[in-house]
Amino acid sequence: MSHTLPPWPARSAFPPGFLFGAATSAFQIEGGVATEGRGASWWDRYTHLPGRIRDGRHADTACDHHRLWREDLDLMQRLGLQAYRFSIAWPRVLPMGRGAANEAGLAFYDRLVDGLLARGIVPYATLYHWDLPLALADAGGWQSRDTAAALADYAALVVQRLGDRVQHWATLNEPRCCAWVGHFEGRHAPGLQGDLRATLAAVHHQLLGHGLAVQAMRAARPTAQLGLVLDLKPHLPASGHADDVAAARRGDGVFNRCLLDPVFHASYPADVVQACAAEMPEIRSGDMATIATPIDELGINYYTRAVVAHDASRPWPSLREERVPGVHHSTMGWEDWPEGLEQTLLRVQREYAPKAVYIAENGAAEPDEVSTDGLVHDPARQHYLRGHVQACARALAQGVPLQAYLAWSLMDNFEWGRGYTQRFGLVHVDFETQQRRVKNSGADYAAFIASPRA
Ligand code: IFM
Repeated sequence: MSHTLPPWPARSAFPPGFLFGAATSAFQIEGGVATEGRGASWWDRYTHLPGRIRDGRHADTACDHHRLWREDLDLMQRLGLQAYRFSIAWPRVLPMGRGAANEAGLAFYDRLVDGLLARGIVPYATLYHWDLPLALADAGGWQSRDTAAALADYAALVVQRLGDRVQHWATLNEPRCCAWVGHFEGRHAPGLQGDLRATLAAVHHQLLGHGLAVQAMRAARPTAQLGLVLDLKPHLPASGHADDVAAARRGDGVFNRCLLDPVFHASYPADVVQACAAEMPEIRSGDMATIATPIDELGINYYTRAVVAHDASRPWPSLREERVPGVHHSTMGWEDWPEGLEQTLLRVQREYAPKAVYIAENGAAEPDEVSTDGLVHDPARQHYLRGHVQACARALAQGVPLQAYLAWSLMDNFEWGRGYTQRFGLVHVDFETQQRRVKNSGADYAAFIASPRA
């Protein structure tokens, strides 16, 4: 498919102070899994189980960022990134998930944060991007209410240490994905399949942990900007048939409202609760108020839409996603649909009114090979990024309090159950040599960031 590139929006469409940057997560890039006292996570175990990862590979080295972090920060500076979202590996800081802290682990993030600030890059830190310490996983993982309290203790420890330099904090990354893909679809750690009770418990206990963590962090650092990151996806019916319309509504309930409603309205959506009544976890008095502890900013991960048909042969929510013909899909099979980003931002503002939002992830996986001229020509990603940054400009013009756009991802990395088969980076990584090479899309994005605002 040929890609006629849309223009970037005018740089002046973004107010002074708006930040453009990129994102990564610890497990996907760091490697160094047995270095300087890091404990194991459930993803370390999962990646070494036969048959779980598409290319049979693990993340013991990944992008070797634990060793190459200085060079990676230099690269960000050369790209002119204004902000960088990274996650802290819980088992690097607390090898057993709770209890004694690992000083060397904390010191690594000290260096990383100091290095960002020295280069004029604003840090956005995420505390939990799916690498749950193994000791907590073995004690029940997110099915156990105790894990929520452990997250809050860990959050307090880290914000004490780094909160003098890091302003922006997210407790969780994509609790929906961790719960559903890990406990229902069986494609992520811990690898459970079809276990609705475990899935809903994982939703509730992550959100409870988020609320407790926000309270603990607020007490430790009253001026920090606190929030969480949700992956949101518009669900549209594949046809006007009432069954498909209802399926799209169920999909929206599971994917979007089941996380947004508790955080902003202190309740789970009634339709989801009714459909799952027999599998709902224990919700104690005070839990919902804790989950809805006010936050300062919401991170949104947006990639694509779901076009949904009713499918009675599948377990509840009984739907299947249909592929829209004739339009570009990434190697993840995700449609390039920037209108959905604008719609999502407007919907969130209308229905939930967060004080501030930022795009915590947005990007596309493409085949990305180094060509004979030594460059990585990736017009599909250029098309995707330009279209989605335009959608941000339109949302801003309609009053959405959008503060930053962070592309996923800074560099190619370990894409969970798909191993290294998906390249999302602005920067190409040769996983044999660890050579980094800025792709054309990375150079294009850098030129846009650097362009004059006038
Ligand atoms: O790589 C992931 C990331 O860890 C969470 N959000 C979606 C990305 C692409 O699948």
